[in-house]
Amino acid sequence: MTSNQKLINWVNEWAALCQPEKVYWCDGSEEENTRLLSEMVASGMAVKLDEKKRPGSYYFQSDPSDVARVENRTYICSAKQEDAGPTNNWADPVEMKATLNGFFKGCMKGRTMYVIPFSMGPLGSDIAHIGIEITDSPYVVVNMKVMTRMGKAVLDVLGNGEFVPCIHSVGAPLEPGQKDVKWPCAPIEDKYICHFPDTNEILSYGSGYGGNALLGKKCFALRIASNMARRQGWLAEHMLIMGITNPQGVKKYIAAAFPSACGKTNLAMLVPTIPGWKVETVGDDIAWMKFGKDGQLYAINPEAGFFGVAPFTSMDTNPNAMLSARANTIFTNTGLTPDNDIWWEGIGYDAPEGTITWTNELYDKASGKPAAHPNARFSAPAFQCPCIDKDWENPTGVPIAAILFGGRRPGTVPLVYQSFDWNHGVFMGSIVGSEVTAAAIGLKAGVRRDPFAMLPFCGYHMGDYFGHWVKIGESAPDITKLPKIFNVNWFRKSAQGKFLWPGYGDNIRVLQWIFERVTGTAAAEETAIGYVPKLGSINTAGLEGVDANMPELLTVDKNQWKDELDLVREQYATFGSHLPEELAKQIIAIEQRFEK
Ligand code: SAT
Ligand code: MN
Repeated sequence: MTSNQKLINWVNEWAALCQPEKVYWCDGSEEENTRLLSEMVASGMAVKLDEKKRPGSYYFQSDPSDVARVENRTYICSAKQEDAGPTNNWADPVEMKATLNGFFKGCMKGRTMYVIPFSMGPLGSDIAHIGIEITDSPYVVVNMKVMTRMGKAVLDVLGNGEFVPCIHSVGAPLEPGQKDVKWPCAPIEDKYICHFPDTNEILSYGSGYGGNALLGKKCFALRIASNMARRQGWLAEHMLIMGITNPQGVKKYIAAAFPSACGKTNLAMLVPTIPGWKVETVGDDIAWMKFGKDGQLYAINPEAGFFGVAPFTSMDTNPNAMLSARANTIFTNTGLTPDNDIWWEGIGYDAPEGTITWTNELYDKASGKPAAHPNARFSAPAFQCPCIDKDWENPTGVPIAAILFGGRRPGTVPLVYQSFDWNHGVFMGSIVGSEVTAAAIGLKAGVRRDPFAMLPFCGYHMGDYFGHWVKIGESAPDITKLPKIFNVNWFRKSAQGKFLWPGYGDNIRVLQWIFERVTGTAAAEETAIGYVPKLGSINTAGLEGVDANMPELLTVDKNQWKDELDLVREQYATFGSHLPEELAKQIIAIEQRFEK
């Protein structure tokens, strides 16, 4: 299928080490996809869902020990420990390679080694990059088919060019005659998700779930790509991309970074509650951004599907996600109904009698055990999204007019505010914080700082990453064309613990203010922390009871910010000499503005 000798040699080397029963090159065809899915149904790994209710869709239950990304088993193996920084686990690349060699030796015995050529980004786009994933999991193959552009067409574009090598094994070799389990994987202490930024390699062992195994996503498109972007002068970010059109037909694109479990997918697919406004989705998780010839920053979504959290997704909370997953979708760790459809907590209706839980038990609401794991997922093709943007596959990308940061902050942080300039916006990104999520295990509960929502995804020293953002601002071909930067907080609460802002579709009202800041018409108040909407400048028409909350939603409290800045200083101290001076200066500037 390819004459790329480097690729052929690489596959041969790994086959010799992993000793699979056979090697199979994926062509990416429908026929191949259906065949693999049918094989998994036959082996008991998958359930085919009802063809009328969920055409072309399949259901999987993972091993109970393999349900999310494993951050404590995720490593950045840069030559120097210092380059991984304080936010990453570091391991010596030579030692780690030796350890992994031991694990990979013979690890695919009794299994097929699949070779998956994939493109992150539209095939042939200047911003796109190609990877090859080797895996012994057919589940990974069918997910990569949804989540990336995959198969023979990618090899044709690759030619003799460079690719990012991604090696994955579930870490469960089969002895001759040994019967496979439903979800093979290795015990937690044998799982390794390793990145080698100096050589752009990814080696993942022992897990079959999500970002641990679908190596195009967090491993490549964020951890390795952030390193490539740093070297090459672009941005690889944990951001959704959306288009917003106003009633006059003017369209602006924004990119937005939020930690997990802040409703990023919901925002990307928002259904506006105010007439005349339209939202369209380019991506819900990752943005790769580069300056275009016209001096604007352009973004592509490197993915081709949504790997969305299922629980609490419903026709009320996110109809576009529900409709994206109406067919040709892979569901993992949701509940399964007796008529072979899926069910999860918060889907909007009661579980049918006889529903089976993700642990394959009869669902009993009274037991308190949920039907779906909190990190149950759907893998749905992006083109099926009713609000997918017409330019979502444009190889040039879409021009980004604004960048948003946000997190779940019950206090301190106003509903929305705008930075004074680029570096102040970088500061805002660097102090993002949120409540802990279910998407990652092995964490303490509470609020954690999650700079740029990149904490688990930045592939090098976080302080240097901030520096890279500063440099992007400095090296912009035209600083007047840089995106404006905002911070939003839908989650501010009253002293009584009640949400002050309705959220969901009404977030368009905040997006309207942002849009109109970009076009220059919305009114703002200059505060110590940035431009905050002038009271009355957020469109609350038709919203009951929210006007009364507006002053509190927009409050910038000096004492709360003093505490906040103390915490930021503590956070910044962990970056040592890698913290750019430009950011340290921001703290002082805010304090000075408070004293004015
Ligand atoms: O499992 S993924 O890393 O792809 C999703 C997530 O944890 O955010
Ligand atoms: Mn994500």
